[in-house]
Amino acid sequence: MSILQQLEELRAKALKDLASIDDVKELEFWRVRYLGKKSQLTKVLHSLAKLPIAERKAVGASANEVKANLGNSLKPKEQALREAELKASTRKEGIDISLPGRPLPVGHFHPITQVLYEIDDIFVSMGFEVVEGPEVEWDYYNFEALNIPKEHPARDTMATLWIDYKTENGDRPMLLRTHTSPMQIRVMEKVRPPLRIVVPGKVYRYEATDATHIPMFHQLEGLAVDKGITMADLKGTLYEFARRFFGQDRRVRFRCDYFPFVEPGVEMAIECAVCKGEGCRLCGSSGWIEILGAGMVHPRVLERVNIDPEVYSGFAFGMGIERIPMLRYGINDIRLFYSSDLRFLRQF
Ligand code: 2NL
Repeated sequence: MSILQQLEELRAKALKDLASIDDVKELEFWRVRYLGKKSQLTKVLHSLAKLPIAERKAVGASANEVKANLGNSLKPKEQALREAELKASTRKEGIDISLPGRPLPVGHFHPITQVLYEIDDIFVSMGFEVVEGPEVEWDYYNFEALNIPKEHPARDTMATLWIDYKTENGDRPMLLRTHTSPMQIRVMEKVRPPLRIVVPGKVYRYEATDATHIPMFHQLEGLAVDKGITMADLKGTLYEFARRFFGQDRRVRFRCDYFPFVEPGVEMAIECAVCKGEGCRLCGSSGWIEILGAGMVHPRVLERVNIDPEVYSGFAFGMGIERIPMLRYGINDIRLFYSSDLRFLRQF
């Protein structure tokens, strides 16, 4: 039998064997047998040099063609066998790989956190830095340093939750902060002006719970101290905040107010969105909605942190956060924020 005939026979046998193979391991044996280093085909290819020129061409072409033919037949067979094997094993484990995956429930930030971040961003864009501080504070930072000495009537307006801790002389100096101002004092102690910060966070009051009161709520306070800071800086900054947060055409109103840590003190109101200043139920028929208190930092507050009020001045402001989404979305009960009712929270 000529080498060419032998090659044809080899091809026929190899393809017949391949057709009857039904697992991947056997397929590997087949590959070694027909295409491996010690296979007949490889031997023929290696011995080409010994053949007379005329025969070499024909045998070489034929051997290479058989090799390519067997190689090409192997690939689809291997893929088919691997798929069949995977199917069989997943069937055994009871897995249906064609089923879509279980969706992961995706959550989002609490509406109060969303509003805090939104306000942070506006002040950050104006050069303020965001800092947070401790919720358990000393009387000194919460009251004393803010120009509210013991027996000052302002202490009565901030129904304080005191921590059950007494010093040797019977003082009770530890409390849950009633505003976020104590952190601003801490920053002024450490950082020399110019400084611009906002302090968002939780604050606490000893109060009975109802639709407008809860013992824990959120505030955001701001502070800017530098040479030559004036009431114009305060108004410009807070106007810009109101336009960015509530809308470009919102009118803003400043009126006098009193806070012991500023002089002069003001309150800022925005035009009521519902009645555009006409007066309605939302704004209590005044046409205005008060949203924050502010003022020029009291010189005694600056003195206490060793900032010379003859050289430096500053403005500060503070706002309650819960009120803002309540006005924005018409929420009539503050307790909804903290009742963990997903039907409420999912709306934001
Ligand atoms: C309000 C009013 C205000 C401040 C907070 C402040 C802080 C320092 C010095 C001076 Cl360290 N002032 N904060 C000033 C005016 C008003 O808050 O109604 N908040 C809910």
